[in-house]
Amino acid sequence: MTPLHLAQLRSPQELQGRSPEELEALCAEIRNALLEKVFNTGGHLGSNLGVIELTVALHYTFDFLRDKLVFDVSHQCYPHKMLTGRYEGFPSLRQTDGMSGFACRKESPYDVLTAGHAGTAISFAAGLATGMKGSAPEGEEDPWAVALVGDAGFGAGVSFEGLNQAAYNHNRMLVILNDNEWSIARSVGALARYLSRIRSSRTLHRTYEKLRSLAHSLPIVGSRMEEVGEVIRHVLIPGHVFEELGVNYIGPLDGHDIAGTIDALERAKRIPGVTLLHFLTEKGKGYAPAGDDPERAHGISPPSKVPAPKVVEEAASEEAPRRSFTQIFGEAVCAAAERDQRIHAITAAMPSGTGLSAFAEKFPERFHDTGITEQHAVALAGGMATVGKRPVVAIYSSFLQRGYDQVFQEVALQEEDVIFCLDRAGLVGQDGPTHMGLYDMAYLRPFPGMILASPRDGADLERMLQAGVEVGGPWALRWPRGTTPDEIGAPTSLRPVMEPGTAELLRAGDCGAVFALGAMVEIALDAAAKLQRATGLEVAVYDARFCKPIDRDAILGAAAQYGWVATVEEHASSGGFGSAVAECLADASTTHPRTASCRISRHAVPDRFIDHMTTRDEQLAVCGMDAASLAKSWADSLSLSKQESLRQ
Ligand SMILES: Cc1ncc(C[n+]2csc(CCOP(=O)(O)OP(=O)(O)O)c2C)c(N)n1
Repeated sequence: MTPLHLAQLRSPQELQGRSPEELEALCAEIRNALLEKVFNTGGHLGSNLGVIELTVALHYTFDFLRDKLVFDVSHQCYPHKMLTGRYEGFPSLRQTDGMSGFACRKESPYDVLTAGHAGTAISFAAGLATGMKGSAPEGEEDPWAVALVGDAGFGAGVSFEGLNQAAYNHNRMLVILNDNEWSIARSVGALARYLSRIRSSRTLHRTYEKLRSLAHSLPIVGSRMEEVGEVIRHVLIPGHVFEELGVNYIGPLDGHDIAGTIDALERAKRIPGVTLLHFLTEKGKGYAPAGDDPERAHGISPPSKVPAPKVVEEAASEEAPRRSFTQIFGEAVCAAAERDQRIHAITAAMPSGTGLSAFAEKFPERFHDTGITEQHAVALAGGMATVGKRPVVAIYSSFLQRGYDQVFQEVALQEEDVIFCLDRAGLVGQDGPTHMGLYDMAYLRPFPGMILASPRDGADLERMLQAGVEVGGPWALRWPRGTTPDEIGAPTSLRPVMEPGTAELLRAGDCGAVFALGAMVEIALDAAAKLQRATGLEVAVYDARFCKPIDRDAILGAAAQYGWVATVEEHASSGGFGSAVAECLADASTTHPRTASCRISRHAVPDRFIDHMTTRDEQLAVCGMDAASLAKSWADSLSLSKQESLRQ
């Protein structure tokens, strides 16, 4: 047999017949390769370093062209990519036109689910197992469905919904629980506590087994001991909760012991029904800085590029300093909580990603990390608001999709005072389509009473948060992954009151009006300046501020005055702000005849999934939403408008 080397490995079939020593050497190569490659590109390092042995053992034991392997979230699939012929793609990981940082159906037949959201692997695997039942030719066994899920993803409600049904149906299925005790932050919740009890009861379990065999050898104690044993079993046996539900439990096992892991997988394959294999692993194994704080290694950024040349540095130093929206929110919510004792902050497993780390430290009694449980986080907020608290739910736009029905029933329908703060509401660069926050306005706008707003800068983020607290009712504020100056345009003291349904005029014009929302305001102002320089045409630029209610007077006024209106939003083209403006113009067409012939130029993310790219700016350009593309589009559209009105 030829020596096993990662760089030459073309298919996981080449693992067959290899000794544990050879597999261990391969794991070491994968670990080194991950450290080297992910440092250059950035990506999910800690989770991947922890599943190397598990992944090699899985590919050794199963044929995943026939059996099916589903990764929960799939941020831990890098070793799987290396084993399935994609080692050479690593220099382009998460870059434009490069390899995805998640499992991706388009990339490989070994990737069963294009995933990025947590908690669904067990359900999806249950679906595969149900669908594959009876699919094997006569005399052969059906393929296996295997779900690999982290301890935090396992705690998501949907994981239990999947397990519930799979156990009931005796699906031919394995659940590989990769328990490293960490989500992005430390895993929270009663389940995490239970898993940690299992970890620490390993020695007790061995003692129980010894006691049991000893009791059987004593004829007098005999059957009484069986009863006592049953009670002790419930206290000592790891995983008995799962066993009671009809899920076979094997563990806890050392997930870095490759021979032991293969042995356990082989054993599990001989047991009918659903088996949960509980592996203990170390997040960030082999990466010293992960040390006591694996959160630091969960995801790492690429090294900063070569320092900017001096001339650029000087030019940049004249520009207003920028901070991320996340950081500004983190400070604003702390300031709001100082002022108002009713404010509580809720996150679904994303304290640092949403900017709540400082809040958690300052107000531990008013901070609630619910784990990966978006549905619960939203319903929790509804309950807290009902008894007089002012919950601020900080969540990524795409993950709020999980809590949609709770936004409807537990918050909107009850007209509760809950403020949703949606981070990553827009294009997200390297994470790709699973993480894009492009649908929130479309899915929240239909709910009566919902107020939707988006700040253009740091000052307005603070003012919107405060307005949400003062006005009450359900609010959703949205901002993208990106930075902003503290102030764009007028200083805070000169800005109009942050009243729902009011836009702010930022630039006067004479041939058309642009209504931009959130971070797109800065780009729209830039585009208007470019248009003026290139053509002499002056368009007015409004910061729309609210998507719901929209500023009907300003929009209809502009439509009547110029006959040309443009909208700019970092959101899908259907259902968002541009749609709201188009609906407003359509609805007014019978009552406001002067607006009936207004042209509308909508700029939003086109109706297709946008791939991951190195930067959000590139994605904006691909969507025609960078300043140069907007200016060009407006120049074309305004000149067409002019020609047509001359002809009439
Ligand atoms: C629905 C949803 N909420 C939040 C996230 C953000 N997120 C990505 S990975 C992760 C932690 C996952 O922890 P775990 O399942 O234990 O896997 P590990 O990273 O430890 O391997 C979180 C919260 C997500 N991907 N999906």
